[in-house]
Amino acid sequence: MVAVNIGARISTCLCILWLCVSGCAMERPDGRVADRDGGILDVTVDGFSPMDGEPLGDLENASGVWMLLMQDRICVLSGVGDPVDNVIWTRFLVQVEETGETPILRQKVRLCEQTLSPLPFDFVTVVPERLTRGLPELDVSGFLVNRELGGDYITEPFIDLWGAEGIGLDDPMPMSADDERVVDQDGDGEPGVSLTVTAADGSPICDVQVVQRTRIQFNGQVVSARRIEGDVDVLSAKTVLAASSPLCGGGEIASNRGRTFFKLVRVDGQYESPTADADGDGVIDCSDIRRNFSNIESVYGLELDVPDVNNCLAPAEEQSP
Ligand SMILES: [Ca+2]
Ligand SMILES: [Ca+2]
Repeated sequence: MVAVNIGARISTCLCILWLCVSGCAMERPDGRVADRDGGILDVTVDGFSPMDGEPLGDLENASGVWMLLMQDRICVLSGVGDPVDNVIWTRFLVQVEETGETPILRQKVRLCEQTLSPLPFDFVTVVPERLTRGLPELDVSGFLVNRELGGDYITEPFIDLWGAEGIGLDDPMPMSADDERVVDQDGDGEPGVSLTVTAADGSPICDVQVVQRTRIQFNGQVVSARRIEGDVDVLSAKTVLAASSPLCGGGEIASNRGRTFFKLVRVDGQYESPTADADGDGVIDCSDIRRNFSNIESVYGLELDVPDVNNCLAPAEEQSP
């Protein structure tokens, strides 16, 4: 039974991979790859790293502990003034296990930290540790077609579900706290999960209870023995169950044509990578990632985009070259 499921999964994912390799990407003369949205994935392998002198061999063995930085973005319409390019940075802990002589990687993925650029009025959504602590670890298969630099990496799509249980991608979202699928996942006594919205100076404006479903799939290339990066496909839905102020309950969301990406970097000391074990207990967990992610991003030169209102001002089709 298990073998059947895995086999079906492999063939599905290899099919997706084939579709993407043949249909979604086109090779450019400079060696970079244009993704299906016309953006550029930088897969240049020479001189990419601020860590000079590192041995940049092929990715012989991916087993170990990695941190994945994902940049996603939406446009938030406040009803007055310009829309806002709301950039969302998520850090995942990814424990990778090779499965022998196959392209399949077993991956245990845990969301550790999420930070967001400002909303309209310079309000900021804060994702508290209480929320991320309540999220489950997810099993997500990865596929590494070959181990050479530039080799394709793709994951199966997975669902990051906040404040509810048993909601598939095609299921309708709960519309109220009365829906029996809504759970108090962060254990604060309120349905769903609670986010805090603060002013620019950090003073709280209001709390909002939500259910949020995000479908995520990564699709990139091997850059070195300790780095894989590429694009991310994200599809989000959110229901606001309650808000302590109308200021936090509304806000229309629109698609955003700014850059999104993922960067998967080794953080276990192997292949001369930094170690994320901030407390030195020999285990790398989300508390280490929360304490260390800005250091890791600095060591690897992972730069976060600055919000740009132009990503939300004009229809995407007008921006094509
Ligand atoms: Ca709750
Ligand atoms: Ca530790």
